[in-house]
Amino acid sequence: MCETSQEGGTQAIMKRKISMPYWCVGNPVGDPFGPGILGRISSLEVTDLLVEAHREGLIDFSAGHDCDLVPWDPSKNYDDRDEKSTTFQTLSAIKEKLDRAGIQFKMISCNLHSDPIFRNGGISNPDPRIRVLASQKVMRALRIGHFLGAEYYTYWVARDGFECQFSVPWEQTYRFLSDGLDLVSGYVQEENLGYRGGTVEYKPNEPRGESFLPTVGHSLALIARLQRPDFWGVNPEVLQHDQMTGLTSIGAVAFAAAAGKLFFIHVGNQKPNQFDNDNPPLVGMDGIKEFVSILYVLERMGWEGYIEFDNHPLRTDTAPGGENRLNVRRDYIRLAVESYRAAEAKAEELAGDENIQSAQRKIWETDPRAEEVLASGSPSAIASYQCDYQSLVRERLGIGELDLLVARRLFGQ
Ligand code: XLS
Ligand code: MG
Repeated sequence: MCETSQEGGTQAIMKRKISMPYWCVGNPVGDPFGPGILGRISSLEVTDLLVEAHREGLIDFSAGHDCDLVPWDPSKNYDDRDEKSTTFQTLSAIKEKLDRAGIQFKMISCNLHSDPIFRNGGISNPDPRIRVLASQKVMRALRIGHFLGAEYYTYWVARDGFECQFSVPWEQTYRFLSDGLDLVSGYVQEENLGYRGGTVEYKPNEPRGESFLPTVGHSLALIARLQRPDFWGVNPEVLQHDQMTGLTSIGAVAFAAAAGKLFFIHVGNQKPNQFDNDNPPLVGMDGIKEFVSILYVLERMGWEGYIEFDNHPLRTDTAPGGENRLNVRRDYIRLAVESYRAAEAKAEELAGDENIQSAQRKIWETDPRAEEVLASGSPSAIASYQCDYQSLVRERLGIGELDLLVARRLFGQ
């Protein structure tokens, strides 16, 4: 929850809470052309790094996929509830460490992308036997999340997509997706798992050539058709998932926030129209203005959500070796948090800048009588309102001047 305060008439950002997920810290940083460079670390070792980062005041929350925490064995469906199982013991040890440190485990997601059984989709898989397996795994992930105190369940679209359009049973696919999401809200209710809600994390492609939920609009439209639309929202990944296809994340988050559907956001950096870069915020060729603007816009809109990282170190910044295994990850957490906080501070500065505000007032100049007529919704009042076309059409807006002013502030001028 972001705490906001009214000081001197302008809103001041009071540092949003930050979640650092298990999969970001545990990432060995491979790519399709080369294996992970960093040595693997266990979920308990990731937990120790999170505890350290929390102690240093860097992070508040964490999150993870089921498989970031414990492996999945499809023949042991309820191992999470079997006190004698390694799964239960590992989860209990993680919970104990997180609780003792005061780190809230905020979100659980079900990994339906790694195991080869889900290569043609998880909840949308055309084979009902694989949809059963996906459903069992989702329910287990929900129980694991509940055990750790999770507030949100995230459905990332992952392998629910296609490369070859003739292989998809289109007349059924969107029902498969709705059924899969309805199972989540139904199971949460039936088992009284206490989640605040679920989020859909859309992505245009990768790992599939095309995804069934590529944009915020697709996701909100699907949510409106679910059994529990109130349960579901979205967690756009900014800048990555929108910018992969050249869309802007600013519009995506503003649209979702205006609909009351923006529960939290994933953050990182992205060069437009490339693969999912997953660079830390501000790191990479592009994106500084875009990222700062998002935080600025969300502040203006009074959004009260939190920030969750979804990125990893540059592969060039990693190195093999026993010590690097932990130290590179430590450095990554600090770099990600510091880059986010730098953007947040700049967004706060922009929000309080009097010159920016006065340039905006010029563009947004208002006329209370015209506002009133429009708000009345009365066709006859609107039809009879006299506008001074000649003076209105001659007005200069100064949007370019405003943008240069913003650029100067970004350069520290
Ligand atoms: C991948 C996604 C994924 C989700 C969690 O692109 O960002 O990591 O955030 O399943
Ligand atoms: Mg993400």
